[in-house]
Amino acid sequence: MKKPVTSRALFARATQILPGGVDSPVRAFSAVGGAPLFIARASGATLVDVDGNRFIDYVMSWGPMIHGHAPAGLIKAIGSTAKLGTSFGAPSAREVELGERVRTLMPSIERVRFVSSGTEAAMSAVRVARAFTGRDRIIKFEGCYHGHADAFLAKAGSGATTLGVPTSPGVSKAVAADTLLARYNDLGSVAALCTAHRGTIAAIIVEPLAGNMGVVPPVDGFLQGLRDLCTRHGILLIFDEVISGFRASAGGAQAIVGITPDLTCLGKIIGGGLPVGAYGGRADIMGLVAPAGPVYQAGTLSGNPVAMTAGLWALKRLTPKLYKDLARRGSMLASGFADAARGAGVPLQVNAFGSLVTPFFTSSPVRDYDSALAADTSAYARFFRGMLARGIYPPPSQFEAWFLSDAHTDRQIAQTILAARAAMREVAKAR
Ligand code: KE4
Repeated sequence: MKKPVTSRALFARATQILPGGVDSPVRAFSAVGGAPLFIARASGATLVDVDGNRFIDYVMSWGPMIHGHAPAGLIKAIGSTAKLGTSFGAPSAREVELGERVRTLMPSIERVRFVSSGTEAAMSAVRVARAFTGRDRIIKFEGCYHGHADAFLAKAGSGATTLGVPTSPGVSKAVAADTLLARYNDLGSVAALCTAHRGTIAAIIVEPLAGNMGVVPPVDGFLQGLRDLCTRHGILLIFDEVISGFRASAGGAQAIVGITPDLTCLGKIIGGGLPVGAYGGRADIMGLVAPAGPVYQAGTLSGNPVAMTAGLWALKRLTPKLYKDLARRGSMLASGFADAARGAGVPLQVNAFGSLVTPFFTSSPVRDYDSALAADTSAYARFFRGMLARGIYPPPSQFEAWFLSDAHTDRQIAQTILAARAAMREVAKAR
């Protein structure tokens, strides 16, 4: 009889072929302990692992599944498109339709180019910004993540205005030196870099609603301040909306704050769970992208018809009711965490924005990377394990967002809060 396939057995096999046994580091559970669960199937807000355990999912593939896992209509749309051919390496009507839909939702995107990941979107946006301005340097923010292109794997050098240094082996010092680091929600740190490196900065790239240090919303005036600095210094403003795009609202974070970036990066929801990224913005800037202009960027599966179909399905269902329901569920979860922590005497700060929530195990407010790093990651790990044991699947890292979807029911959120009360008591006991 065939040996049952368990997560443990699969992970043992996986580590013999996949570095670390996974295809993306955060999935390995290294930040929370234990071995990763191998998922067999998912539907709605529920995951089922290969051992048959069921979980309420708060990763939701790290954001794409805003309508829940495997909605019938999406599966049908993908199936009927796939029957006509899965990839042509030639233009198809769907990429035009999805591009027009993106522009309708985000009018700052006058031209858009589809790619296959958020990383490709961000690295390409930086390339075209450098070409447009003729400048080499970029400013990014500590704690913000824009994918794994070399330019983004840099941390601040010794002084506040020194050139970046690599955060990963394999990233050249020369490349990292063109990346300057500022502090999120600290306009002064940005102004200092603009002055110290006057005339050499091509772009400021920012998550307008940060999700990669955990959820950290922008303080009033921060994004407008960036817009003003960029306009004054001839720097392009790039909003990395890979998480916030179509999640913060149908028009992303830019629609909420009413600020027009010069370029926007998109991913996750735009592909409906299939591999899609996109970058776009002002026509005069995007007009430099090959073959319209000289800036080279290409991709075998860019604009893939099946992925475009999934993206169109997802972006055609972004109704006002969806965001109202997501916000209600988000605040239900956020206050549930806060009450659970209070009841157990565990210091907790809960940051939330619509359907994005992060419980930070710290007593002081979290408004940038340093304050996020003050969180007690071992407390988070214990909380994570307590939730997993009670059928909840949280992000396996303190520095990530919990993602809600239209498929999460009030009952599932109530169940999650009950589990959180018990898990918080376990955290309190271990303190
Ligand atoms: P991808 O290359 O992973 O599609 O997108 C990179 C990216 C770019 N910009 C932002 C704001 C992002 O959040 C991401 C990717 N997000 C992570 C989760 N924090 C993906 C999960 C993973 O790395 O496995």
